[in-house]
Amino acid sequence: MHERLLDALARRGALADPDAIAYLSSRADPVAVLESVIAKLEGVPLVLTMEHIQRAQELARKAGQAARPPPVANATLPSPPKLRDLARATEVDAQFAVVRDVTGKSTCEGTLDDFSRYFASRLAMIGPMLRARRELVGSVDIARAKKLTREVRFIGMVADVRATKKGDRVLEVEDETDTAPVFLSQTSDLFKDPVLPDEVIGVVGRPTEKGLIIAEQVVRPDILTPRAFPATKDAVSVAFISDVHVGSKTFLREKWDAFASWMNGTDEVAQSIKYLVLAGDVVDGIGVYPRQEEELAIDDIFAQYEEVARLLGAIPDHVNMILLPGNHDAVRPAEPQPALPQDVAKLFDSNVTFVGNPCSFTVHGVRILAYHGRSLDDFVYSLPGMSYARPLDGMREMLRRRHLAPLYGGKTPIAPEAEDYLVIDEVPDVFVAGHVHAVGMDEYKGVKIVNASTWQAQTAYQKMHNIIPQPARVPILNLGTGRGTIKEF
Ligand code: D5M
Ligand code: FE
Ligand code: ZN
Repeated sequence: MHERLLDALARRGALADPDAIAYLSSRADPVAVLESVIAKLEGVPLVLTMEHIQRAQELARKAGQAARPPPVANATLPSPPKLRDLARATEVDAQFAVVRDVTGKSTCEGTLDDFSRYFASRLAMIGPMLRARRELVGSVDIARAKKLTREVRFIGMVADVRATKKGDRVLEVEDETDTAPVFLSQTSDLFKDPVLPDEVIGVVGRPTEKGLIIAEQVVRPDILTPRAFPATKDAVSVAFISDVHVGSKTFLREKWDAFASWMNGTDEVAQSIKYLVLAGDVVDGIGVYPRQEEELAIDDIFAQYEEVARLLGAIPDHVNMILLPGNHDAVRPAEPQPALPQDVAKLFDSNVTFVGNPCSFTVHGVRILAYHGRSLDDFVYSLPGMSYARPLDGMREMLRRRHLAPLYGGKTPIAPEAEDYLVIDEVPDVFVAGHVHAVGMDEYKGVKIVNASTWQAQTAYQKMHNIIPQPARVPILNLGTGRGTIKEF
């Protein structure tokens, strides 16, 4: 039965993580369940996870139908692409360059002027992406739009979202010329796709005599043309980890040691790993949440980083590590966060590069956007249907909005820099985040999206909030083939 399942996966050119395989194998007809899951998803995921299975089941439930019996696999299915031989990381020179990072460029002091300049920068960066959309051809500024009596099209930032007494929704949309109230009827499909305060959107609508604009379309910048993965000549791999939380009593030392020893072993995939991205929260930090000291094994921040440096010292020298901070690290919490300071960085070997959060960089020409993921908390709290168990949904919403943290004034502290570093200006090939201590790997419009797990067991806080972590899993992406796998320790 197990083999039939693996066969069925291979026919689809898909991989599945151990949880998903265990779940499917536990069903009476694993292949039938697999086929119905795939039928519900848009396209075959890179690595099938429990998240996909739950999403498919939810879609099936929403459609008011039980998961349907599978279409019979047939000869028209594409055969899986051949895995090119994995390159050995020791035999390939590193090609790494930072493309966009606030480190060394922060100018803000948090004055009122800074804030208006910051939001103007957001509008100036996302506005042109929207103007390129077919639906918004002929859009005008809001001052002009308010004088028109026919259909209007304009672009602006959402200054406010409010519910009317009857339960409809009104957005105050603003540009540099004026503000317009945009009405979303609860009976319209638009109502199902909630708008967050401070996102930049396009509106197609009709004005009423009272000056309200009835929305017919709300346009997101999104990704216009799905990308093809730029498979590189050298088939080396990038591994993604996050939220190591060294210094916490719940740091999973044994699992970490198993990972480090695998990295030093003879496994072909391990030997192909040339880059290791650490997406923030390498330490648990000090004073990050109330009564944290009771959960700390190391209660000095430098001692925590010294321990991280020791642990990373055991990763092979030929692996280039790219380390960004998270909300537990020793830099300002407001995003964009600069790289960890020199007095921390100097504790580490030279194969560790410190970058800011977020950071865009390339490896062998493949563009990677790495973000710790604090704003996933805001997505979970503000968008119905989001959940900590499915972080990739939140990452998709970021790509649709071309912004890593659209909501200002939520759980994500934002520093009003002159340029909005949280705008996703160029579409990356790979987008990685951590923070929610879950794991997943998928694709959205050609962008590989990755959530990079954790090395911390469930904390008391997470237990209280029923957040179930998926620790000690390592998503690994091969740059030569564009294929991914998730290795569990
Ligand atoms: O966050 C780890 C996970 O726990 C992440 O899903 C958010 C959640 N978490 C932790 N602390 C809080 C607070 N105070 N509010 C809301 N959610 C929280 P980490 O940053 O690694 O501690
Ligand atoms: Fe964390
Ligand atoms: Zn975090």
